[in-house]
Amino acid sequence: MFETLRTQPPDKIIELMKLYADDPREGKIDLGVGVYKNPDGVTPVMRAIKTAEKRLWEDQTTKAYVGLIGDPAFNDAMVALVMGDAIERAQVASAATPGGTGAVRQAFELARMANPDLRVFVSDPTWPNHLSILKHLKIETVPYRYFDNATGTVDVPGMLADLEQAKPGDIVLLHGCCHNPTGANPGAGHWREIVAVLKQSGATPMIDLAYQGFGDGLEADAAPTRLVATSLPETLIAVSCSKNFGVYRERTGALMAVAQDTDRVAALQDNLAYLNRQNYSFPPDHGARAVTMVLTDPELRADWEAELEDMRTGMLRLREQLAAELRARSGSDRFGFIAEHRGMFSRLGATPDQVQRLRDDHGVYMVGDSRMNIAGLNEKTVPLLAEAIVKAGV
Ligand code: PLP
Ligand code: TYF
Repeated sequence: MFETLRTQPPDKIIELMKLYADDPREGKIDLGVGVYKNPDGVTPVMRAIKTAEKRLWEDQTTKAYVGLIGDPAFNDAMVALVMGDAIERAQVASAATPGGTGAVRQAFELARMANPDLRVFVSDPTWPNHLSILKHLKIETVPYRYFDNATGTVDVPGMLADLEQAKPGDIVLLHGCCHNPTGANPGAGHWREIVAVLKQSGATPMIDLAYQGFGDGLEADAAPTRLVATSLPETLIAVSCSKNFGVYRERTGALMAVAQDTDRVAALQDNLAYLNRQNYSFPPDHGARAVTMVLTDPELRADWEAELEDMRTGMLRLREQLAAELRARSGSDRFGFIAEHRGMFSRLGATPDQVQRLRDDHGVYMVGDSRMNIAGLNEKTVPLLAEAIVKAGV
């Protein structure tokens, strides 16, 4: 029967990982896949996570199943991290998922269960996996304008005009912070405008929050999510712990559904458990347990926050250095947006030819749409990248 199957198009980002690994040149620079790297190019296990894992290894007495939504303490800790005291815990249904991707996938499935004619509004561009999962689920997507290539900023008027077309029963997918792939984010005032349009339209927001703590800090990065979730009747939030806890391969995340009307929460909670059961029964536990320990033990938490803050400020310094080097070498301010962007990524605005030239001539690997992972740089490689960008004619 499998003669009916055709091969699938590759994930471009994962393909790039292999191309980079196979390149024998010394001095090659990996700005591809979105993992944090320290100045030595290492993706470390965070200190607090290491300690939590040690304690788990010593103290854990069973690996028996937990429950369909995972450890309730994990859900409580994650709701508190994302929502702060912006809302009551009773207004949130939450379930652990395998990473943020699992949460995204189930959010779409939940929305489609509620509305079989679901449409999902997505930023143009967005994380390619959003599009690929939606296509797989045969859910209609409606792109909304987002990135202004000329300025490297969010095209707010275009975005708002396109979101005005959304209707009740539609989902509007927003990146809570640190937009992937562009790095450009709406300002606080823009978020208030977005909320006003969402209210007017009657559409339901869904926030993908994969980089809390990588942009302007843990609280600042959660502020748009909190604003949306407290302003609209219902909000879905897909949360990833992969980056901010550095637990990528443990597959740790959560799907939250916030409702102003607490009467809705029981059914939402049941449906989150139902979706876990249909897809894999129980979500992964190890990463979630380590994250819970880090969030609830004051010492571990302080250490985690300090390390996360070092990662964040390190990336900001690299942004500023790169923008300054490019200003000096190009004699123009046209790359100033790199210092304004937040998170791991910036879209450089290079053509596919220029991206190829950067790879072939300079050993610089960025995604084909010219997305750069800023964490792939260090103080010494920034000038080399700036030189390569100018030489490639960007
Ligand atoms: N959403 C966005 C925008 C991402 O960039 C990522 C990738 O890290 C995820 C969700 C989910 O990542 P993971 O499934 O590894 O937690
Ligand atoms: O955009 C990225 O690079 C990260 C990591 O299929 C990633 O979000 C890349 C590809 C993928 C899953 C995660």
